[in-house]
Amino acid sequence: MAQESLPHIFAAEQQSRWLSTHAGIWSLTGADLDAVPALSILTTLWDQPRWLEAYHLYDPRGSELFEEICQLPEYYLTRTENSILEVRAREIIGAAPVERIVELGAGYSKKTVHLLTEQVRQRGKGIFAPIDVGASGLLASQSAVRRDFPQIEFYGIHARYEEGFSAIDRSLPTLFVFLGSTIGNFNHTDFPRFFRALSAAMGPDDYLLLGADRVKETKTLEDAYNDSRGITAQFILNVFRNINRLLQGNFDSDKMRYHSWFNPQWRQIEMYAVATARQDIRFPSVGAAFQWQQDEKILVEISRKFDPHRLQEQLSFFGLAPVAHFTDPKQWFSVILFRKRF
Ligand code: AVJ
Repeated sequence: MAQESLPHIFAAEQQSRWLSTHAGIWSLTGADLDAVPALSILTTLWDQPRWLEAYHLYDPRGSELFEEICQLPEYYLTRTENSILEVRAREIIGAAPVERIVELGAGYSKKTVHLLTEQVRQRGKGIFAPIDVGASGLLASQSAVRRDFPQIEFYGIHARYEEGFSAIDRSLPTLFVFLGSTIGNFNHTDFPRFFRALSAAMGPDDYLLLGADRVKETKTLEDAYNDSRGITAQFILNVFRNINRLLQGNFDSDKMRYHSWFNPQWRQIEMYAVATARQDIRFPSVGAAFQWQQDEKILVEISRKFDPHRLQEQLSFFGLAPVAHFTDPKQWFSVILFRKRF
């Protein structure tokens, strides 16, 4: 593969590790994005209770289904966060004097358009670097940015969050953007590990814009993850097709159902696959097998719900000081701007 001119995005000692796979899209050299997932799946499926890491949901079909979820009447998160960003982008960008915007887990970067619009309006230029494990979203966002924001330089980073943000050079004031309440996927060990690493990767002039879904009435929460058209069920159960592909497994989608509920003690939606009949699961490529018993649940995803004041206090212990808090009229969702302090 031909090496493009060196990207003005990675730290000097990182440059040689990254390779341009499409013009403007960068991947870690030698990083087989499939090798680590296989190991993650095996270790968590053998845990008690069995569970899966959420990023396995986003194969091409899963990413498509998630885009459908975002359009569902019951799934208020995307719509609510988007309206907050639309109304408050001017203030957000005004409060964060940056030259670069780095988005984590960007997907198709639809909501970030409001921030790019303001960056161009207020500063005339900027750099946009989305990080995502899915290449299709990066390519779509690249063509949209080229078309609508010719003043913005685009660098797509095809990697997991930590690999991506840890490689970025610190010479430019940067706004890190982490939207959609994706932090809700992090369990209690992922959460501190993630914020420790992100804070360490941030320079003294850097900012973080974080979207977090809030605790609210149980019915509203449960409906958002159990829609009447069954799209969420398809999205969650699709993970087993992805696993079959990655590990030559034999999960049978006709012998499982979707179940979700809001666990009030942990303040999280828990999304399960339940076996409706016993399944003898085999992974011949690694010589592993287990019995998935009838009625046994596999925890496929959690979605934690937050109290924004508690969250702000908690992040202060990672060196992130709250600058501004934006919410919607119903106070269902919070978008919080933090500044890195030393
Ligand atoms: C992308 C993690 C924010 O938790 O609301 C939506 C994923 N799962 N419906 C969420 C999801 C089922 C979503 N996040």
